[in-house]
Amino acid sequence: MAFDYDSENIFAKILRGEIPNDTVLETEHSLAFRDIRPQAPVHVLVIPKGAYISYDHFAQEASEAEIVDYVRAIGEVCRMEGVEGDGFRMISNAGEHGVQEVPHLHVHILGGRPLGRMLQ
Ligand code: IU
Repeated sequence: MAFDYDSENIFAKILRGEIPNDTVLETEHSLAFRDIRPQAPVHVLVIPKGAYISYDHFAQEASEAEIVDYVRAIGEVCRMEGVEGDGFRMISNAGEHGVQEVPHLHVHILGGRPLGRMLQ
């Protein structure tokens, strides 16, 4: 399957430094920054620096170094933000049904308050 990445999406612009962001962590292959519309006291988005739309795109085309870096960056953000102890939620909205607004792979890390049950 071909993945048609739109290099004008907002996260691509953030990665190019065209739009400011509140960076939490930057690694060789990943960037974590605060969501501009936080839904919880901790609301951080973690993105790979590479031009990947979706998890499947990333899993198929990213190098092992990028994948390891991304997984570790997510864990490190949770530690840095202090949500490991009380708990947190990771969400990745995908595609139309998942209501993915920005077509660049991202994981939301939410925490800092009780988040309630999401799935029944
Ligand atoms: P979604 O999973 O694609 O629906 O989430 C996109 C998120 O990106 C959403 O929570 C926005 O508040 C957030 N965001 C941002 O942090 N900075 C921006 O400039 C824009 C969106 I546009």
